[in-house]
Amino acid sequence: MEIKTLIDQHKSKFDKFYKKLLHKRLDRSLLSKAMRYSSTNGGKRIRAFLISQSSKIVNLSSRNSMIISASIESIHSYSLIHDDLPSMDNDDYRRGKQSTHKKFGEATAILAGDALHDFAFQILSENFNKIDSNKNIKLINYLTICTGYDGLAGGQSLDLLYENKKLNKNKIIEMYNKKTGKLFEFAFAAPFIMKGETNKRIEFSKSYGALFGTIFQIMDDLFDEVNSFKEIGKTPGKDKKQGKRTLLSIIGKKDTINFCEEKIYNFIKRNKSEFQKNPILKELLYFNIKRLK
Ligand code: GRG
Repeated sequence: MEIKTLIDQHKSKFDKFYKKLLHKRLDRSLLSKAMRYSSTNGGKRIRAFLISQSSKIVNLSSRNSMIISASIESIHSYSLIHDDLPSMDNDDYRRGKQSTHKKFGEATAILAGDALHDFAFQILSENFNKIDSNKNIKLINYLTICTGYDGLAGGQSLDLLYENKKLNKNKIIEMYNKKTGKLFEFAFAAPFIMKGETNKRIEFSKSYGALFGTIFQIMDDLFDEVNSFKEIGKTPGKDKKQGKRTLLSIIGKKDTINFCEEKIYNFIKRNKSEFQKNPILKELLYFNIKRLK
């Protein structure tokens, strides 16, 4: 079956689980409405799919896999709400609909983002079936690292600082790795950590997730430039207008794609046995690039 079909099938399963969880936990307040609006309004659920694939590899139960996914998709929605704010990337649209601050006002949007962030940690600390508490704490600690100053928040800060600056490729890749790679790194590695896999395998899972996320961001920047509002669900062409520093802006489209292909090729070469055991991992990395063609 095609990767896109597998992702869509998994998305319906995840969305059902996630909506039920939100329904159980949230109320009818304005804040709950804003949280629901921004977290269940049509994301592709790529991170949840990645978690499902990683869970299959290490035999993690479907329920525990869904809990990790619900947590990560909550963090992801939080980051999108804040990213769209006027003081950040300033976009009136997200996922083809009004962004949260346009629909609910800026104060409620900020709070909905904060509350979704906290909700992610609430889920991770309350809902797992049969998990050893040491592993649970390790997992929560790892998520704080991936979202904080050395992860999402740090990456976003670099993204804003770098606007209109002259930069080299390494600086941009470092920013991508923090802003986007770190959450994918957590997503793919979390099942390995929960199942107590060897350090070597956990390291593999972290670098696979990080590579996937970084390439995902590189491609996202390309879509921003070449795709329409209908395709990306937000205002296209904004990166260029805002003077965003992207790999595309310094090396062009062809070299950007070559760069990704080379990274994937070398990573697969270094980790042959994992890819031989799980061929979908290779397909997934290339799917990231094929989304463009
Ligand atoms: C500290 C969590 C946290 C957030 C505050 C705003 C911010 C700091 C970070 C933003 C990071 C950010 C927006 C990165 C972009 C990542 C990205 C490629 C988003 C698009 O992801 P898709 O395509 O979106 O998976 P859908 O809509 O399909 O879910």
